[in-house]
Amino acid sequence: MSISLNELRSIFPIFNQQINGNPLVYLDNAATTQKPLQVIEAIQHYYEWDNANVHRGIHTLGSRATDAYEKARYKVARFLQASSVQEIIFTRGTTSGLNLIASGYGQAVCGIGDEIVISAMEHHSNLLPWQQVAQATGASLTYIPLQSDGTLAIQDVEKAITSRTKVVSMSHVSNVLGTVNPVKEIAAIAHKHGAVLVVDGAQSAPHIRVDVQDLDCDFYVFSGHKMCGPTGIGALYGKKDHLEQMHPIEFGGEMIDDVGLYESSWRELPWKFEAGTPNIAGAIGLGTAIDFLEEIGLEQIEAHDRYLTQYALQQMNEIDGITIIGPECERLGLITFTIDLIHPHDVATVLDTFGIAIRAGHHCCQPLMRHFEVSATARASFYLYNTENDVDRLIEALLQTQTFFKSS
Ligand code: C6P
Repeated sequence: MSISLNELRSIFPIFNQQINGNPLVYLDNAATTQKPLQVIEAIQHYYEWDNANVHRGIHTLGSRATDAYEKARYKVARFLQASSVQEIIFTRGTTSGLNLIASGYGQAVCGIGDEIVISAMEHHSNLLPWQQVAQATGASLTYIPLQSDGTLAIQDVEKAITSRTKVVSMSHVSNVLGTVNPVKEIAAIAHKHGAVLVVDGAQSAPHIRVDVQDLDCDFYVFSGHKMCGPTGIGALYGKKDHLEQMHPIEFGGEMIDDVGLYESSWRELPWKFEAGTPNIAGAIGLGTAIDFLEEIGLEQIEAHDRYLTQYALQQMNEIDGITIIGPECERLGLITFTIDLIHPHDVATVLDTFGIAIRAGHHCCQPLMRHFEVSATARASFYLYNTENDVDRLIEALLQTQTFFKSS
């Protein structure tokens, strides 16, 4: 990174506090990330100076708000290397993006005898919408079998996708394993069979440079809050041909061309999918977060996150009684683990007394937890502002947690 980690951390006001008498070590970044001053100020600036509704008001504030909102869309298109801003729909986040694709595309193309292919690694947000499509259309849900370490083998992907497959939906990076799925190869296999590939980018967009044209995925969705942006905003990329054929799933103001008493027509892309007043401040905050990440450099962020994960993994592997969930390979940004005889919630509770925030639970991946025969795990996840000192404090606190439970 071109600026020092200390300088970088000083841009995040949240670190100017102590938690339970200790400096905050925030290792719950896969759940949500902290926000830099630029993002906080961009949202504040919008509300202080430019607040108005978009695409409506013929007044100065209305055009300023519209310009800022649409400029944010350009930034998202550039960030994902989409070929046009028409391919970028603002959503509430990954979950709402996946629901839009399932309801708007999946419901329309699937029928009895068709197949939707996913895996048991998926976050519930990339599983429940497809269950709903299968139940509503009579299509069947096919699971690519997981290997014992939780990863996918490409030959199993090849076997699972058939000429009956209409949709394949896959996380780019697993929020439990931290592994990167070969989505480019999976897109090629899906296309060979006439199916589309939907990529859940919730855990990839924050850490790696994404080029949707190079991946050749049909849809890609992500959440702003996992990459230094605000909550309640995210984006859906879809190839223009698919989006043009899709029917809107929400109806109301903003998305119409002409409204009659019994029939109406829709605006062109991308607005036909953005009914009602959008999250204008959120989109502006997301655009600023993208500027911030691009200024640091996605390659630098990926290298940093991989390094810290490896640095932590090496030390955790040496602690007796800690089991790392998932494959031995290098991971991107997170480590999921259990500690013998200590419930993950207790691990997280004790770590909090040291000012260390991690996540414990099923991480919205119950089928994957069952695959590993656990009901819950602990997870430490890293981002651009985390330091070796954060990892050292985590390791020290894990050792103390073990000592505490042994003695009690
Ligand atoms: N995972 C985690 O702690 P939303 O909530 O819509 O921003 O993102 C949903 C989602 C979808 N896919 C993946 C791979 C995800 O990791 C997430 C969010 C968080 O792991 C909260 S459960």
